[in-house]
Amino acid sequence: VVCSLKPAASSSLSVSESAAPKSVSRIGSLSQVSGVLGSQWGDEGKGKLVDILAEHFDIVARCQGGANAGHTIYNSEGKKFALHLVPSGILNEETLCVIGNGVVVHLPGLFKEIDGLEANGVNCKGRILVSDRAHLLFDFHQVVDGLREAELNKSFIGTTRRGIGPCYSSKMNRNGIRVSDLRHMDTFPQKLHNLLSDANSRFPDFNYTPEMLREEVENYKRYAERLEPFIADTVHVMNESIAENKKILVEGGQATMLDIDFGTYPFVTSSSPSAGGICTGLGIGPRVVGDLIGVVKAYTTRVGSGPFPTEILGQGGDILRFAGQEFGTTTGRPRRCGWLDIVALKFCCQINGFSSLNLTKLDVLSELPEIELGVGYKQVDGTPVHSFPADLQLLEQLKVEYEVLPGWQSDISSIRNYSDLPKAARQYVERIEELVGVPIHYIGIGPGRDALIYK
Ligand code: 2SA
Ligand code: GDP
Ligand code: MG
Repeated sequence: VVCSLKPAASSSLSVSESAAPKSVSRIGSLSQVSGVLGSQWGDEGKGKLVDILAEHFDIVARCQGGANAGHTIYNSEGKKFALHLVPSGILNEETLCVIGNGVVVHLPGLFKEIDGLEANGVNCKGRILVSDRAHLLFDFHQVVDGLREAELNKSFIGTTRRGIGPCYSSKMNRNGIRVSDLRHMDTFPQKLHNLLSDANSRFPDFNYTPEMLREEVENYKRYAERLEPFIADTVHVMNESIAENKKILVEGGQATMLDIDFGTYPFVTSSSPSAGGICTGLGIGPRVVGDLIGVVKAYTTRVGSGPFPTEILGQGGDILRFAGQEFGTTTGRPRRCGWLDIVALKFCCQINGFSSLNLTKLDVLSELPEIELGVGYKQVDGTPVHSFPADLQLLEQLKVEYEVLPGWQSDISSIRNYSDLPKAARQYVERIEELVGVPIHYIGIGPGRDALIYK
């Protein structure tokens, strides 16, 4: 594999001289096809790492999820961007951004995002490809998302209401509508009618009218025209690019603990945010996927309902929430906060086979006198639980065993060399590595592009 590492621009890697070789060796040694995946319940800071790595890759590709994702990144001038469907490589002018077949695409949302980027000086022209196999997410999927949540009443999932579950349901029901269907506007109205009538018969409050169909068909005639230059057989593009030795970075949305198979079902999203989703969502074989970086926050957050063993309720949680500015990037919802859960993290490492980890938001813990690490689970009768349980009832009841580590109580946000971190911060990092058995190669100490320590 030819690794054509472009020289690091000083803006994105403004590190001191002694740290520069580490950043170059860390990034330079990443395999031709690498991935950045969430290893908790999302919002670990995947977007930031993807944005930093993007200049060393030819393509950044999304493989699953949709506009439920919220990836916050900052450009070199410190300007903030919140991305939902557009891959986080878009700020690097040389990068081609691919929205793969496994993504569910809400076209009005995508166009709004592109318009917003263009209005802020980001050139998107010819830089975004949308898979012809990707499923279209319609406004009605979002309505249905809300109706399902209302129906669930107290046991609501706490979705982003972006229509994700209903759109993947259409896909699995095999009556979904794909991007390639936009090229056949003669049959499109019937397909959409079938979907809308399904929703109408299922939900008494849906109120499907012929006018609704007429309007949406007219909208989609316009969207189809606008989308045409973006549509590509991305399976072909990805595999040709691999054959040409181009470097590809896969950007995960959500995280393994929200995975439809491995997460805390049913409090999960409806896609596969773990390693398997890379192959099914992009049409590339598992043998080409090399390095996988698991992104893990130095503590844990979760937005939406469902079990959260190390959650800190009350004031303790508020301290983390405000220090870490833990509010949803897509919905603005306050995120639930808690200690780092090693049992869950080990489970994620097993499922994904991470080659390294990016520990993020270490700076957020800087004020705390003590930091707790959830290192084991026990049942109420004291029986140890050896792996992350599938049983939700057990999860809700179990007792977490904690290790208490000293805090460092000093500002670490301007440190760029690992050895310059306070001893207690290094102890925390190294204890996580020891417990999990995967090296931490990147440490986030602030939201900005340059706020990364290469270890
Ligand atoms: P959905 O909308 O069907 O995927 O929701 C199902 C569950 O998945 C969770 N989920 C997320 N969790 C964290 N971050 C996400 N993205 C946004 C962000 C969330 C936001 O970056 O902050 O703004 O609220 C995300 N997307 C889905 C969701 O909370 C449900 O638990
Ligand atoms: P993603 O969904 O995994 O991309 O994460 P989000 O963007 O939803 O949430 C992560 C938030 O933390 C964003 O606001 C980032 O700007 C911010 N962030 C990322 N890394 C760091 C870090 O190391 N320190 C601090 N303080 N903030 C960070
Ligand atoms: Mg997010």
